[in-house]
Formats: sequence, C-alpha cells, structure tokens
Amino acid sequence: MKVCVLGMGYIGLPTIAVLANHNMNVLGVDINKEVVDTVNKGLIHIKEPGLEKLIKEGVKSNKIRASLVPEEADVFIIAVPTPNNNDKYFSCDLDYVLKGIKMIMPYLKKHNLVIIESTIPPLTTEQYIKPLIESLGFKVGLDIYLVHSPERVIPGAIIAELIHNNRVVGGITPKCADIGKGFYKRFVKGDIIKTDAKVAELSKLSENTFRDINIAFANELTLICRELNINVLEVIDIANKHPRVNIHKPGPGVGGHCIPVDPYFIYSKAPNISRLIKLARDINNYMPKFVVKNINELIKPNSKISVFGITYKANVDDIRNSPALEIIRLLRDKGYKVEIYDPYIKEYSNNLNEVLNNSNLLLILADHKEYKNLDYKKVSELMQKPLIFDTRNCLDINNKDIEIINYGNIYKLNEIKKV
Ligand code: SAJ
Repeated sequence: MKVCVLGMGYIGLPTIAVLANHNMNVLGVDINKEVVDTVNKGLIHIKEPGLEKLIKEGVKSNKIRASLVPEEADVFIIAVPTPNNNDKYFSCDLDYVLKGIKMIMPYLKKHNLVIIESTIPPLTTEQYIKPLIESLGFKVGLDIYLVHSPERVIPGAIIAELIHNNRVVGGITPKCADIGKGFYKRFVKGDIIKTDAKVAELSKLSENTFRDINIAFANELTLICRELNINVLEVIDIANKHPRVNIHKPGPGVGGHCIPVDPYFIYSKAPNISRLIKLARDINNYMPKFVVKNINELIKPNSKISVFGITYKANVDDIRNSPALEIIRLLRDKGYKVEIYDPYIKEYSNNLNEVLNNSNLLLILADHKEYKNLDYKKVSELMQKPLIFDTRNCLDINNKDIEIINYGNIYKLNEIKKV
C-alpha cells in the first residue's frame, strides 16, 4: 500500500513514521524544501519522543521518501495546519487544506481514499472538499472515498497515541467510512468509531472546546479565590475527590495550536448561539493580564524577572500561541527586564546562571520537568530577591530555600511589600 501524506508537521511527520513502521510505503509532501531535505536525510525538524528513530529507519529501508510534489498513491492524507482567520469571529482559514486538495487532484485515481486529518469546522468536508473532488468527474462514495478522521494526539506522546487512541472516521457515505476504517485498522489499536463527516468534525472540536471551557472554569475560580482569600488549589483538589468531578488546572493562559484555536471554529459557524464557548475563550485570553497584574503588585518596573519556560506547556519545544509570549511582551512594555531560561528552546537553554543573576523574581510559565529538581538554594543565592511566582503550581510551596507564590496562596500578595 502506498500512502501520500501532505504536510510534514507535528501530525504529518509522526503519521508518516507510524505508517512506514507498519509496512506501508509513504511519500511525505511539504511546501517547505528544508523540511523535505531534512526528512530525506533521515532527520527531523521537530522534537517528539521516538520520532527520529522511526524516520531514520523508514528512510533507510526506503519506506519513507519526501518530496515537494505528490505522486499517485492508494491513500492520500491531508495533515496541514488550519489557523484562525484574522476576522471578527476568528473563523477557520481553510487555505492550506484546499491547496492540499488541489495539489493531489491531478494524481487521484478511481478507488483512492482521501482522508482529511486537519481540524476543520463542521460541514467543511461536505461543503468544500467533496465538490472539489467531484469537479474531476468522480462521484464521492463510488469512485473516491472521502473521510474526515481528526487527529487527536497530544504533543509529547504522539507516536503512542497515534496507535493506542480511539480513532473517529467520518465518511461522506457509509461506504467511505468503511474503507477509512479498513485503512486505520492497519495500525490503530484503539477502537475505530465510524460516523459521518460532520459528526467527526464537530466531535473533534467539542473535545478541545470542552477542555478550554473546563480550564476557563479553573481560571475563573482562581480569580474568585484571589478576591475571597481562598486557596484555589485546595478547592480544586478537594472538589476533584468527588467521583464525577474533574476540574482542570488553572495556569497563565491556554496555548498551543489546538485548544485556543478550535473553539472559534464552532463559534464562527454560530456566533449568536455559542455564548459559553466564546466566554471561555475570553476568560482564558485574560490570564496573561492576570499574571502581569499580580507581578505589578509584587515588584517594581525596571526590576529583573527571570522567566522559566516559554513553551505553551511542559516538556515540549512548541511556542505556538504560548501565553508566555504575551506575558513577556506585556512585562517588557511595562519596563521590566525579562530574561528567559527554557531547556526546550535552543537559544534559551544555556544561560541559567546569567538569567538568574541579580533577578528580583523567578516567574514560572511552563512547568518543564527540569525545573523540579533544581538546587533552589543556589538559585536563591544568585537572585537579588529570592522569590518565585509559580503560575503552573509545579513547585513545592514548602521549599525552605526560597519563597514561592502560586495560585494557591496568591491572595496573600497584598501582605508582601514591593521590593
Ligand atoms: N492547560 C491548562 N490547564 C489544564 C490543561 C491544559 O492551563 O488543566 C493549558 C496548557 O498548559 C496549554 C493548553 O492548555 O497551554 C493546551 O494544552 P493541552 O495539553 O490541553 O492540549 P494540546 O493542545 O497539547 O493537545 C490537545 C489535546 N486535546 C485534548 O486533550 C482534548 C490533544 O489530544 C489533541 O490532539 C490536540 O489538542 C489537537 O491537536 O487538537
């Protein structure tokens, strides 16, 4: 079986690796020549555990090739980004997906399977992609099988999740879903759930929107507890002991290329009805300002702040939509001197002492595992005023070597004098 995968990014490249590892011949296509050259050398341009080994093996055994242009194949997978448009509703920019479809159109043959894995708004497969394919004279469901099978893997565990997660396959017709399921059966160990394309589209968006709303609730509780002098972390911890409650974690905001993006794909399709979805977005978007507001109460502008972690979450090298970027920008605008240490970002990974030297505040924005076992006695000696603001609540607040403020005791902030 030959598979052509369009887009060799965070989803496409691990997918290529897993397909080749399951004995399929894969052609990876990307518009970026550097990416194509890198993959053809058996190397990778992103960090993901286990990925490099599989790509290397696949290229060596000729199962994986990369190219700027597609070729004829049995299966085509579209795994390109779908960012937000810069319009009033932050709707979905389908440009890359539609360009991808247009790129494969000259190579489509009867009985090919076309899979859209990119996250797309409800009705996109039916209203935008099907007509393009049918413009070639094919009948979808008879000549070409078209499905939406949203990727649902979490960065940091992509390879394992591609295989073990349940997979949704939404067909334009039941026959499309059958054929799609047959393909995923080759490597998926989780359940493969058949449905129609629009249910697949909206269920994927609902998963990430659920998470966004839940995080917004945790963040709103944080604001409430700050006002009412209550430990929010204890509140969440105790509430979560109920067997049917699972409140997510508050933090400095919501980043990445999915959770802060996908809810708008629903909202923009029905803006007057999607009130809860929009409000959750607004609450999470406010969090960087909340962090800066608290810092303003803690230390004076002109002071030096050491930021630990600029990626959108722990243990990944991805800074897309990271709330840290906005927080740093806001702090610099206010006149703080901000320096960054992040072991996952090359240019910020070798300067720990320099970043801490004479600093007035250590601000944790991503809870990388490397921060947990640092010698905080040494850290406090380097700093001018040894104080940590841990917006990820990842350090033990009882640490004797350094004072730590997190969302659990943030309400005490009024008692701490500005330095
Ligand atoms: N975050 C919190 N509190 C939490 C959980 C997350 O503030 O309790 C923040 C994170 O720090 C990060 C953001 O939310 O800034 C998003 O992180 P995440 O770990 O929730 O999600 P992603 O974007 O890495 O991956 C999500 C996953 N979706 C779900 O868990 C429902 C993944 O399975 C999807 O494949 C991925 O989105 C995607 O591609 O859609």
